[in-house]
Amino acid sequence: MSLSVTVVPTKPFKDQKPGTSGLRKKVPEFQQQHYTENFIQAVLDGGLSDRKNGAVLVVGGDGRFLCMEAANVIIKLAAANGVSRLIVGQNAFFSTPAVSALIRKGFEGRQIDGGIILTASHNPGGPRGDFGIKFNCDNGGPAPDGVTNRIYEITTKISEYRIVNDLQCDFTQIGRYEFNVEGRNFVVDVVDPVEDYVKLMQQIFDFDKIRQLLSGKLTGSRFKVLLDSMHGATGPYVSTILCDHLGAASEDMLRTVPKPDFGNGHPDPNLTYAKALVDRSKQGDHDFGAAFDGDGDRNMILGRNGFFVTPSDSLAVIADNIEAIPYFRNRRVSGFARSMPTAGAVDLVAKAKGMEIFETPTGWKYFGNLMDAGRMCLCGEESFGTGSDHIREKDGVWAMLAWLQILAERQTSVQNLVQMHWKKYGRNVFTRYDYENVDGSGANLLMNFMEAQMPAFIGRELSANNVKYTVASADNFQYKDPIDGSVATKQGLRFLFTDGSRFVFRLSGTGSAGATIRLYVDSYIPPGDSGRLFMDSQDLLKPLILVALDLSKMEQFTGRKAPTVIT
Ligand code: G16
Repeated sequence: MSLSVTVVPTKPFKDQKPGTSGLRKKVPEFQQQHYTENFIQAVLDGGLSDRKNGAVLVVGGDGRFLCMEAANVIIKLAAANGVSRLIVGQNAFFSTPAVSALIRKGFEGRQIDGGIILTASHNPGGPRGDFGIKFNCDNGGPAPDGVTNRIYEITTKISEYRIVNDLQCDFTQIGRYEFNVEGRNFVVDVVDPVEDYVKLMQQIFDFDKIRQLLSGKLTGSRFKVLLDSMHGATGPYVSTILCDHLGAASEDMLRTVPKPDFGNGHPDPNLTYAKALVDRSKQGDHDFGAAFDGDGDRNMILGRNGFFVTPSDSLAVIADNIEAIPYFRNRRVSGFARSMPTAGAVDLVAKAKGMEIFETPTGWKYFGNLMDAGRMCLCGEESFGTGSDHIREKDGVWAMLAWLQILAERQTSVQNLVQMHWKKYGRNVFTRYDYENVDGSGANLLMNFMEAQMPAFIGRELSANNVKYTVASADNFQYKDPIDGSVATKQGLRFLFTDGSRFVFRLSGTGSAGATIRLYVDSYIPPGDSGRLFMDSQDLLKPLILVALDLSKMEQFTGRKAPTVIT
């Protein structure tokens, strides 16, 4: 039977501008008539352009509420728009790293033109929670600004979309489904979302050695691992890798069943939202802990007794021990990179190793060009993202395995590894204050007020708790991509002090309601400063935080006396 295409008249929605990583909104917004269809039509036109006809795409998401419905819409629109083949994860499920890996690998010898990922990442899910749609390009990475701007432009002018209303595809069953759409062949391959990714991890890491670490064969005592998937997408990957391949105890793998509402939780692996893991870790029964976010690209690393590794330190420690990972042993290790608000611990490692280091705006999409050009192979962000050029997304499970591999090689504790790192390089103490869901106009006023004041502050002395800081420079961060020359402006207000400390104010680009102000603060403690090297980070940074809050008039502009989350 030949299926026919219907052209549906529609009107633009004004709010379909993708943020830091795709379009994220509350579920009811995506449920408005034509809302999802409009955006998908814009993604197919703007994301694929002249490659749309005959394109091959990967589709899947983190299992959150609306994923199945949205996948259905994508299948029907793709069929109507001349896409030739979709590779859909069973039940429309895929972690974000697994999508990136599959795009790069190709499918049955065919090149893949991109992917559509259904996720709002670390934001809560459920009928009143968040949903999101993100387009990834043929390199497996999130679409760069040029592409997302094109998609947005189309959403502002869209007048119709094309859909095959009668196409029904049961993507709960693995298999190949073929359809005839007005004489053209359209194929949906429903695949196991876990298998290929696990194989990739086996190629990157030495699973035997990690298994020996966990079983106690390496050191004489068992190494106990406690992981929290927070009911997000990593559950099936973690269970397969840790339990089936590495011999970890299944009772130590927490919340591994993906749920549409993440069990009513907030799947963001930080000290606030992954408190259950932190509390369990503090009981002292486990040598290592890690948590992952909704779509599996973020990670938080803990040592015994809840010892917290900041993402900036995690990146630097992996960089310093990169040869422990077989994937890097067999190839040229190019440069490292971090997002601007991430503390500069990795810069020191790059310097010691004589390698290039890049400072990019917030957003994984800014790393893609550097990796594609072979200039950089390892990068990370303070927002709990760590990854390498094995794919073009950050990768929570990869980061956890990288740590286990390094620990297997070094045969020491997480805390000792980090503290030895500080003794060698000094410590980049870091904290982030998040003021979530504040009134948008108050947040904009605060940012405008700060930016207007910046020039007057240069050279001035600021103090709190009897500690003095002199402003060396202040600017709104701007980045020129060294590969394609594109420029990203207004990426965060930076105040840099003469002692190397700094704070940064930025508005989040991933929220779905109101505004989120992020305040990033960091300071450098040299290796010789043994009095302060191991002190509590909040105590160390308190004076600088007070200066930042005072300078920004945070309470006046937002009405908030305290942040929602402190990391
Ligand atoms: C996304 C981006 C990250 C970025 C993070 C936070 O992560 O991929 O590169 O660091 O958002 O962005 P913001 O500070 O604008 O909220 P994810 O895990 O949400 O996809």
